[in-house]
Amino acid sequence: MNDNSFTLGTGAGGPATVSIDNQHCTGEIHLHGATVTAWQPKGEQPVLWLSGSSAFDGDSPIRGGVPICLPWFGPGRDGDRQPAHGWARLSEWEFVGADDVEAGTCATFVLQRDGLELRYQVTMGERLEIALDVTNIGQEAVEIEEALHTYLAVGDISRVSLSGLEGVDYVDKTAGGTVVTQDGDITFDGETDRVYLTSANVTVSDPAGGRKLLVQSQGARNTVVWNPGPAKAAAMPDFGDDEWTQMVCVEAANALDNFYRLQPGGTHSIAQKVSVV
Ligand code: TA6
Repeated sequence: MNDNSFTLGTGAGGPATVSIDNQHCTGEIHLHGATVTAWQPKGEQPVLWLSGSSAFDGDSPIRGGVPICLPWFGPGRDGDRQPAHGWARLSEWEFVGADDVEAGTCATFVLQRDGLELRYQVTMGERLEIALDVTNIGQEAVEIEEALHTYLAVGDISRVSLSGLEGVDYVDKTAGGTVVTQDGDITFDGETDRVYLTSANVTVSDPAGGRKLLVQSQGARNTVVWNPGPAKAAAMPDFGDDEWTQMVCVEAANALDNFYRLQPGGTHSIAQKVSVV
């Protein structure tokens, strides 16, 4: 394993990206939002999906990869929070450094904002491992929602199925928040936007892409599954009209009633692992 497995890319305002190229994989993380934008095991197709229309304007969230949603999810539990999904994915994070570890290359990013200290470790090797520690460095307890909003690349969403969440209840955001019990594998026929009320290991079967992906989470009490479908994709300027067939989001989250309260000095950790199986 070489000891120069990462390089810093600069943008107009200084360091902008960390690119990783080691014996196992290549990948990239933008300091904007500490957004993982690429991870590709050697000999494999890219595992993360990234829109060809993402703005990369330094202000907007990056469309694809793994945006970090925090300290709220969507519009928040009361539906009145802006910006959508909170400020973590919009903030400029500090790159602390990268180390070669057994599992590959581990890059660390930190951000302090609004009484919270976030420490994010991205390990790229034969697996992608992302781990976020949230510490309350303020004087008051805080309520946190969060998600590692992972966009996975698939060959054809109409042929994709997800297993692992059979029998789990979910909030169906396409049906006004109705709670439904998952019957069998998850398949996709148009817009799908579900917050499963427990987390589980999910296997993504992608016959058109000729592979299966395993998504494992820790410290998450929800799994979010999302595909915008054609109408929502066409309505998003940073999402190509036809790109919705090439992606599915499987997110590790603590959202809605699964928010958590963090006392001063307390730390909560959430993590997700993605591998080609
Ligand atoms: O995680 C699914 C979701 O909450 C959807 O409701 C949709 O809004 C998606 O996130 C993307 O949100 P964004 O703010 O990035 O457009």
